[in-house]
Amino acid sequence: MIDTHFNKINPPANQFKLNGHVVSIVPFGSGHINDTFKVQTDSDEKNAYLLQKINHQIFQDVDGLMNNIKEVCKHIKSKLSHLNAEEVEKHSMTLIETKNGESFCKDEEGNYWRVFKLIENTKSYDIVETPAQAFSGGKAFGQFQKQLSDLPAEKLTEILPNFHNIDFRLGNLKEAIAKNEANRVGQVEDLLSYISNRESKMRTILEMGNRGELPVRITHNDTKFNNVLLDEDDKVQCVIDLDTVMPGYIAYDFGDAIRTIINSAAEDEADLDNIKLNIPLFQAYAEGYLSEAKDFLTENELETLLHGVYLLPYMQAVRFLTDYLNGDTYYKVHYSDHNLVRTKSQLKLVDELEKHHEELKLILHDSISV
Ligand code: ADP
Ligand code: GN1
Ligand code: MG
Repeated sequence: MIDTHFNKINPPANQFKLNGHVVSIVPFGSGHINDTFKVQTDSDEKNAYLLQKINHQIFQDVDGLMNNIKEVCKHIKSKLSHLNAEEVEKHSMTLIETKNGESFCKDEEGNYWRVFKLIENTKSYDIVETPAQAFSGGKAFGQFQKQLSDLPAEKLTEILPNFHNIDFRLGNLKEAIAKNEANRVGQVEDLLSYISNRESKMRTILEMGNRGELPVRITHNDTKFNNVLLDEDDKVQCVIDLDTVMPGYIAYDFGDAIRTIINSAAEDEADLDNIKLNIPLFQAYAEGYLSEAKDFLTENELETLLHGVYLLPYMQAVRFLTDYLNGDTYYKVHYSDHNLVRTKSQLKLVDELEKHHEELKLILHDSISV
């Protein structure tokens, strides 16, 4: 059988300093932006690698992007000097250089590629199953923010400016409505009014930030639960997917993680009746996160955590809907109304969160007071 992935992708894979010869290349993971492949070689060490085609429509400054990733990997490794080399590679991402000593290469079609070491015996979850997993995820992102707390912000390029700025996202939605590129605005009037009714409530974090009440820190900005690797016993291994590490507010990371953890269904669940809150997982994540982060968070930051929990699914809905109206140009879609289904699903999550406000507030309050 001819392995089409192998033939097409082997030339870029061969540009990198891999141990052994490439024997297989298979698609990997469920990300919406880059194309990810697992690469196996025939070396005795049974090395496996993660090859990624960078989406350079979105990440136009590939140099800046890869510099950020190099800085972040180097900084995290410097915090692991108490571990041996093998352990360091389990708890931090390791970039593999090209044969020319670069961190990425460009192929003949103008695509950009990079390679990381694959961290073996790890799992990442699209849907969280147990409080122990949620607790480990919280610890992982808390540790990650702590490890980067002394990386000078000027070392990083703000690779996607305004990434979590809700005014920017709502502005993009308004532009998409005005252009009506895919002629879909007529179908989504009810969703637009739901979004518009919540605009001012969703500005709380941005306004506190603008008033200087929140420190700007280096945050991950894509804390979907499948961006943390756990080991076979569900203990933290490593935070991955470093493309969006930039200056930001910590509540954005907290809210985006909760968005994927508290939802008993997938991000794109079509049957809205299946979207329910798994509150014990919220509590476990909050406890894991605060066990690492409580020491360095300010009072104001602690106060914003719950605002982040509402904001991130809301902002995600705004982004999916904008893409739907623009004709699906940003996120990978698997069927024609995929972005619409994702939008409705995220707004249903906002609804459920609002219904359980008092309960969530109490749990967070108790986790902070421990
Ligand atoms: P995307 O930007 O498309 O989400 P990721 O960098 O998150 O891409 O990688 C996709 C998936 O590949 C992850 O969810 C995870 O399952 C797996 N993965 C990524 N990096 C590693 C790694 N270093 N070791 C093991 N698995 C990894
Ligand atoms: C994208 O690449 P992936 O799938 O981890 C997106 C995130 C969204 C997420 C929604 C650069 O992340 O911001 O939260 O989809 N990444 C970018 O699932 O836009
Ligand atoms: Mg990812």
